[in-house]
Amino acid sequence: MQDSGRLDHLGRLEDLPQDYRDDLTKLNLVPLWPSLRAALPAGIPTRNTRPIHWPYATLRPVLMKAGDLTPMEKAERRVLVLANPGHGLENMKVSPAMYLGMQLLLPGECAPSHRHTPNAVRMVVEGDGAYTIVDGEKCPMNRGDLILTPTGLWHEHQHTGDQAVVWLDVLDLPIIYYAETSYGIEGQSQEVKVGRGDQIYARGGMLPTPVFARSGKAYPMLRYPWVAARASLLALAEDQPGLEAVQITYVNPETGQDVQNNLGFYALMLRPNQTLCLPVRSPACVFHVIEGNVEAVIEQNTFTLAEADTCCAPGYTGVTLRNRLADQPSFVFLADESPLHRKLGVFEHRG
Ligand code: 1HN
Repeated sequence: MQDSGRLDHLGRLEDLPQDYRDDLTKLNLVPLWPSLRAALPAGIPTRNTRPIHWPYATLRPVLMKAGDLTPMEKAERRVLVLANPGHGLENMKVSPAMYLGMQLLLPGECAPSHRHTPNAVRMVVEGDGAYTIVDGEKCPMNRGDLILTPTGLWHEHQHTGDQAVVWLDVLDLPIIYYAETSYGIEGQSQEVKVGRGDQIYARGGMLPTPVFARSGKAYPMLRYPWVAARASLLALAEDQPGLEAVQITYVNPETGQDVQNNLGFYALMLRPNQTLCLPVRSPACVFHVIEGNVEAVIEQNTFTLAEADTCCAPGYTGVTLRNRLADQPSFVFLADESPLHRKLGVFEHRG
């Protein structure tokens, strides 16, 4: 955390005699003042997160090649991690709290059951016929569906279709790992129970009535079908023609709170030709185009996002999105670190 070269009245490490510095090191002690400005940069945090664009057209061929090169037995999860070079590729972070990966499952394959402390979601990118079993509930995976794998729940993936299936994994692994709380447990294939959380809660405003007891489940809805999310967005746009940001938040239907503890998930519709300037806020954000074609301006970068493309933006950065289609809406899936920032008490909205 050494600050470099800034003119400051604070003493530098080099100002201290070497023998004194050596004594401190031996005692596992460090002077604060040479690092104080780096720990508390003036007015805005230091961010390692760089704006990066992962076009699906370049990602897909190398993911399919992983399918040829590495059988499932050697992978368990066949994933290429979308790693932000600003954080060091080997650290597998897209941002301080988010991990992103593109996972491939080929026909007939299965990814064995396990559970772990990090929270995961899947956003289905391509293919039909796969499903994931989460806590005994069989969740079909169709394009645009959001499927939760919250902390501690058993999950495994299976594929009975005939084409490759690809999905985007978003996990809070970096923050769980940083807290020295990341671990996993391998298990046996789950027994599938009847589970229709996606239907029971799919109609907002109509909830199971807790006459005797609540569902008792911390995560009552595990699958958020894209057909329902898309229909909500279209209805919202029609209902409120003047509404600037046509966006929904994926919530826990019993509490109305974010679906998971650390990361927030949203679906945004851009009207034909719409330009939307997102406000400057503290959390980093990931954008994935479900449908359409979107230009994203992030700092000095202009990304043209085709369908299934993914990009990211650091926190404290304004992002401008523009629907490049004149006659169709575009739909974007967003993931951010808002719930974590709110819990930490550092969530900020500037302007
Ligand atoms: C995981 O459990 C999955 O279940 C995917 O599909 C990616 C990355 C890190 C840790 C656990 C999965 C993961 C993961």
